[in-house]
Amino acid sequence: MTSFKNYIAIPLWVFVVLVTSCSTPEKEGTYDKKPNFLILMSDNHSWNHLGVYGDKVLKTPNIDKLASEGIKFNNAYCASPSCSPARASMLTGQDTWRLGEAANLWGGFPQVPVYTKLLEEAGYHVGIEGKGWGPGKAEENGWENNPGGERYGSFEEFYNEIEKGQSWTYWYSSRDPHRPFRKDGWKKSGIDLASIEVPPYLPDTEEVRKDIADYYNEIQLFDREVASYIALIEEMGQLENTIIIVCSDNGWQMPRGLANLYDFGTKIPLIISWPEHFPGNREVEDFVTLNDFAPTFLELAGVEIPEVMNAKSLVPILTSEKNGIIDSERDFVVTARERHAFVRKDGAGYPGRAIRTNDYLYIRNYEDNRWPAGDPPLYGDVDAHMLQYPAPTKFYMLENQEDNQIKPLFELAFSKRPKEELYIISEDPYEMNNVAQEEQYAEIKTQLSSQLTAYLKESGDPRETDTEFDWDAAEYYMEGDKTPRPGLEAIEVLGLEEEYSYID
Ligand SMILES: [Ca+2]
Repeated sequence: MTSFKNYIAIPLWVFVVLVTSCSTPEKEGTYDKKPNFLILMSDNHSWNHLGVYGDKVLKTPNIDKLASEGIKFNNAYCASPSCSPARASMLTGQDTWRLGEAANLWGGFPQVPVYTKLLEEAGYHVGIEGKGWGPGKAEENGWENNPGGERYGSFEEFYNEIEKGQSWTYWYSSRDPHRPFRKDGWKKSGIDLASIEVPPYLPDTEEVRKDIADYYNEIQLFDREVASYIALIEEMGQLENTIIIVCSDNGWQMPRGLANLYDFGTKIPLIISWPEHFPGNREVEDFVTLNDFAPTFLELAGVEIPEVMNAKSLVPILTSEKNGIIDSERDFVVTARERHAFVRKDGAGYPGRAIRTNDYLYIRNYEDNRWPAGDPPLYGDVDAHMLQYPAPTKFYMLENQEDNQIKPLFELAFSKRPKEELYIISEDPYEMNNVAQEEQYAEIKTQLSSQLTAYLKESGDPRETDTEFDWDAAEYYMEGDKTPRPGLEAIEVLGLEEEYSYID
């Protein structure tokens, strides 16, 4: 009997070891079943505007809860402070300057590998809802669908097409909190105007507070959308095998936010949750970008990562049990801007590159003779939508630009900028005091400048190598933007009654 027992016991033990080692994803890089990916993305939403990121006024209980079960990234950035290029880099896993016209807003999308297509080829069901990649015109380069995948009206519609056992990836991109905001939406949502922290680069007035409160209301609406998608996948029995990602595409739509290389343009919230396999309730300080999604998803799905993707997989961070700094080499990000809206003579953009480390932000502006916010008097790179919709903060700053208190803020947001900018994060977290010309920082400036140039050269940026690409000449696929027709309020604020006499 004893020998029989031993005979049984040994194979069982071997069996258990085999099963355990097969399902140890942290070491193998593959899973019993390929995981699903659910991206829930807000639009034009800066990193710090969530309860879990320290905002005292906003109520975002659903996203906060997800963060407590997942990994919260405290230094997450997008590639470029503009919808289309930030999203293009996410799909391609590459820096924007490697993507030709996709580095511009309203451009095309070259035929380069995207994670969505590679996952589809590996058997995934792939879909988007909402904006996906854009705005732009991917069909000009032969794309049949949005490069993010086929568009669906709802998750249910998408889910009905999934074959039994098939893995999927779904990208819901919300329109919130993109302008125009629902006017006075804050009143119904119980947001306390007096408690809002107005960043010091904006005037602290009631108009501005109301504008921020309307933006806050839309973040709270996004938080509810997040809850509804999580409830849906739970109902469908998909929660356990789904990696949930909450992030935005770029920073908020305020002066010095969107279309700027400052943190309020490029720094985003990012939470990734898969309690089944990723140790949760963690905060990570590593510098990461949206570009890292593509290699991450491919690795998790066991699909080979194309060499052309120069972003790095987040898997070592996700599967770690540590807080804080996990990969010490992830100590900087490089961001870029080319043309955002069509707001300068002849379609000129405002090219720039920036390197952000823990301690510094260094920006190189290639064309310092141009207007960073767009040519006056419209300054269309700030709130392009102000032409049709009210943009209270921008209007206030334009109307009061001669006021002694407002003037310095107006100049920070709308005036021309020097070729180099350097900000000391610990002393100047809002990046308002450019010390690039101060002697005591000359050494650090040179060091950051060299590091930036080396990265751009190595990654083949036409701005720093012999490769050529003319972003200013690239097509802008929204004709209407080229001959703006400001609305009545904008005409009044800007004193343009003569130029735009079509409105009585
Ligand atoms: Ca956006």
